[in-house]
Amino acid sequence: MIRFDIITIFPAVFEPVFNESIIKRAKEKKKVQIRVHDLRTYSRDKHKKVDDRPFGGGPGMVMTPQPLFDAVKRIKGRRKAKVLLMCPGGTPLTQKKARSLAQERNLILICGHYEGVDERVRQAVVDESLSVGDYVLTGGEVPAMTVVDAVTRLIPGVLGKEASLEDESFEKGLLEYPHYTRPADFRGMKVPEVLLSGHHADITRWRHEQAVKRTKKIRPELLKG
Ligand code: 21W
Repeated sequence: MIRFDIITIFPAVFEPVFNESIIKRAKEKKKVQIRVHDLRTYSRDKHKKVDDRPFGGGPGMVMTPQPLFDAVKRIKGRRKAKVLLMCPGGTPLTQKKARSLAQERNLILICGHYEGVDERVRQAVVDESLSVGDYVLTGGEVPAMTVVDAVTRLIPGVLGKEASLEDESFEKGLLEYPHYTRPADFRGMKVPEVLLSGHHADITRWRHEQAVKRTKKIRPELLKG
């Protein structure tokens, strides 16, 4: 069982995502526990403010330290937890990173907003900053969902047997080969003959060739490793 605690100013956006499909079943099977916390409830400001203008000037707002320090302290309680800040300048999330996070017991995810968080939060509260890719989003909520999703499916017993076996046999570092299902001829577009042949060695070789071809074309950097 991994416990995720998410700190956000938009708690409602997580509900639909975590209450469907595999994440929902993982919660029901007690493989994960997910708690979403509204950062504003930790603000001691009379207007529940969680941001302020940056010292030194410049555009935008910065998330103030007090609500984040208090939220993490309260949520941690006496438990040990790894605190992750979702941040465009963080370490890139990779499958390897997801596998390593899946070994943790307690993960606290802070969703960044505005220009970012006060540096003292990073220094004193955050263990690691994580980015989900080199593009600009509106906040850390979708990245936090991405982390929960990527980590949850790696917990033993979350995926069905079929999917986990498929995962093991997935050729490391290659994109997927093309998939086909019935009909064998859809509006004149035919399924490659080899897949209908029943020759498993031929099928395996064809799929590998296709995976390499596709990787060369779309993600050549994956082949350089
Ligand atoms: C977007 C926060 C822009 C801050 C240099 C100086 C979390 C994210 C986010 C956001 C800025 C992730 C700047 C991939 C993402 C996230 C919101 C301010 C401007 N640069 N992974 N000032 N992409 N994004 N940066 O956007 O919170 S993980």
